[in-house]
Amino acid sequence: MSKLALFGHPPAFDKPLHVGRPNLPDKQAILERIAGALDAGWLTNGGPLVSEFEHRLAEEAGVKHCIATSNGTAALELAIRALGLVGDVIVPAYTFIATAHALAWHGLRPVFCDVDPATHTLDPLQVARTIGPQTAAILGVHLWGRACDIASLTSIAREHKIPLLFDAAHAFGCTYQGRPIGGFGACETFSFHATKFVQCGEGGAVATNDDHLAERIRLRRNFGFAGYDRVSSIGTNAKMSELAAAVGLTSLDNMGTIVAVNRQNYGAYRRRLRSLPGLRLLSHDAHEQSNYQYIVLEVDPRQTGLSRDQMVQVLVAENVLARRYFYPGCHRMEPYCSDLGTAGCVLPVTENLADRVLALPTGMQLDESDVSRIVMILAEALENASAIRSRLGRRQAA
Ligand code: T4K
Repeated sequence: MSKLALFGHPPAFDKPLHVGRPNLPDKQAILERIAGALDAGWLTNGGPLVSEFEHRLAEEAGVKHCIATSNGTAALELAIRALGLVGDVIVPAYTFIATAHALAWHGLRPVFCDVDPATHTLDPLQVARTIGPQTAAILGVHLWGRACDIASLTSIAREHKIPLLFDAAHAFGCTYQGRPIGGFGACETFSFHATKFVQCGEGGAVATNDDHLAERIRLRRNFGFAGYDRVSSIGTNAKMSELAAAVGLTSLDNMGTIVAVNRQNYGAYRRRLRSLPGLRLLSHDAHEQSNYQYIVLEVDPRQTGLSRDQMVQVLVAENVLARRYFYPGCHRMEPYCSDLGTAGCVLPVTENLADRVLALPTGMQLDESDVSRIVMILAEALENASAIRSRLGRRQAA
């Protein structure tokens, strides 16, 4: 007889385990840094903590410039504006909606392209087919921290003489061909949102080796101010505060520990999931560094007997707040599904992934024994697939 909470048993976990729970290994250090900023009476606009954060980021990412921003979306928007893009930009539909919105917000048309089923990143063959006379740039996304096929995308961008940039929101601390993400294309953008392994609460950055582009981004981040009261371009307020940088610096101090925990959890999931049919854990290239911040499963309902959404319901009942990402795909969200010349776009790989992917909790909130319990829940779900289907079916009917 099943012990699953779905059948009225107590949940496996007393407290909810979230996907994207912030890692906060040293609260005292955060409080001390914040106290320092409060004592100094300097909370934003070019303060010392933001400046230190930028230097540390640039060092980690192996780039000349890291411009810290209020969030990852603002970083994307600044990059797009500073590159002066006009027209269409090729972008994957299998990404967080911010990637598409940042383009549309600045009057560009996202042209959605399918992804590679194995890596979940832009498929270069599809990109080459999608490029047209209006294409102003290619915006790749290093989804889940796995780098795009940068070499192929670079040669396509060169051939068409258009800029290539990357949304690296998930990929801080990751590498491509042994080089840190940050220095590829015209620029790359990071997110340091609370849900990221290195986090500021809200925060982001643009990384680039291009001095002129960096200067244009810095200007635009601060209303276009080029001096005390001299404005040289249109700009916005996308500055990071000292308080956010205090959290970010402490997060950076503990980056090694967080990655080690993530890697351990990933290994534990991988070992235990091996014996469960129909659940494919997204792999990482053993030759590259990863931050392992996402545990991504693809559910094959033909083998599991349960759909991804049924799996999520089983887990949520146990207080394991698994999530589907990035459902239903940007091209099937408003305004893109009915407007902007993107309506009717069909992307089979994206749609398949959007229906099958789920993310499981990781980070410092859990350890190997928690992973083991989560995988036991999954195993029990597979064993009781038919009873679960009828239980959930009855619930839906009620
Ligand atoms: N590009 C890509 C590829 C991205 O994935 C993102 C953001 C961006 C660009 C834009 O970067 P930002 O402008 O956000 O810096 C979350 C995050 O808000 C978002 O940053 C992230 N990607 C996206 C993948 O995930 P939601 O809509 O899933 O957020 P929410 O509130 O549902 O929380 C997610 C999970 O985290 C939940 O399980 C609860 C948990 N959580 C969240 C917060 C904020 C906590 O446990 N504690 C917290 O403080 O978007």
